[in-house]
Amino acid sequence: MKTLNIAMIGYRFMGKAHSFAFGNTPFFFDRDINPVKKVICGRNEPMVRDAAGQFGWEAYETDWRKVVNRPDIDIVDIATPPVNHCEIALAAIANGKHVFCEKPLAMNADEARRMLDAAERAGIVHMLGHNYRRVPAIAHAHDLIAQGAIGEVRQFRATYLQDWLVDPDHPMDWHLDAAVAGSGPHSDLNAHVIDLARWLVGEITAVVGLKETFISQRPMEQLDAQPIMMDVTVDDASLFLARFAGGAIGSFEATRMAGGRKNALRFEINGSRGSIAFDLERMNELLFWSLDEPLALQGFRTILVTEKVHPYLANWWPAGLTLGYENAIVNEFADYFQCISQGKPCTPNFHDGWRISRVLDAVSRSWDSGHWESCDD
Ligand code: SOE
Repeated sequence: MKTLNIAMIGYRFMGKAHSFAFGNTPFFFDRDINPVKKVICGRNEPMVRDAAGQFGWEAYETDWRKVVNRPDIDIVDIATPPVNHCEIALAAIANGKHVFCEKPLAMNADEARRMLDAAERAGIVHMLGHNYRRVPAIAHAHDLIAQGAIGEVRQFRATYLQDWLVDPDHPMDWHLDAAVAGSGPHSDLNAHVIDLARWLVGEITAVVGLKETFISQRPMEQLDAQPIMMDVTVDDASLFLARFAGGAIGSFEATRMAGGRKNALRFEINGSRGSIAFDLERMNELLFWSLDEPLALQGFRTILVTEKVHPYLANWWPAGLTLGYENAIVNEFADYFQCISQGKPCTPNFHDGWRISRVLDAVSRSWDSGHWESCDD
């Protein structure tokens, strides 16, 4: 039995999702790896105490510096806003901890590179929280493409649509502050899609993009009647075109202003002999079309990705019972714990995060230049 003691910095949405996963990896995956929820950390004492109780942590702490050097901790899990990632990761790595970091890895490619260099020098196992790689239907798409099922990939087309900011009265929060978040859906949502695009299609070499902020001020959440308006300093929508190293071309759109769409991460990939399409709001399904079928039978078929032969499904329920958001996070941490216990690298990792940051930075440069920008500059 291998015990892995975890310190998690952050306790909100991702803190909850990760806590759920830690409790479930031995149940569904390797029972010889025992992740222990040692200490959860956050600045707001009543809230982090409450989270510790609800999510089943042994202890809580309000200063992350006090947990990253604790000798009993094996893994530091960073689930904070992006502005804190680099500093916490460097401190944890300096203490020899394995580090799992939520996405986007950093505020920019320079920070991401420092994190990658430090992690590689220390020889720790690092992983980045692009959980959608662990959605079985997306992993199945990856396997099909790698097996040549759609031939040579020519086009990647993706939209990541949310609508939680359509309402102008939605209060200001850290996601809308560039100093804390880095950018809006550009890095929050497109980072996920860039990760998938690189995994499914290949490296992105050049980009050109545009963005817009439709609502430039929002009320600060407060109890009295007169709202204080705060400046929104991030994009509400970010779009870009891309060229891939292998010759494919792609389009990416991320927005929090797509009324009616909640978490619609959709992509379609067209190859020389087939196509694949996916929508996260129907996350157990993968659409597949093949030129190799008789013309009279051709058409997109819907594969219900719940069979034991599909990625991760042998560890879950009988076919047809379907998985949800949290199951993919269990898959993600089951893989991470395996990598640590076997002493081998895990993906996506800080190298992927650095490459993703280079793409994000190149798109941001193109907002100002109005031109195509190389992702290798
Ligand atoms: C934003 O609304 C958000 O919570 C992202 O931060 C997550 O990465 C994404 O998975 C769901 O949407």
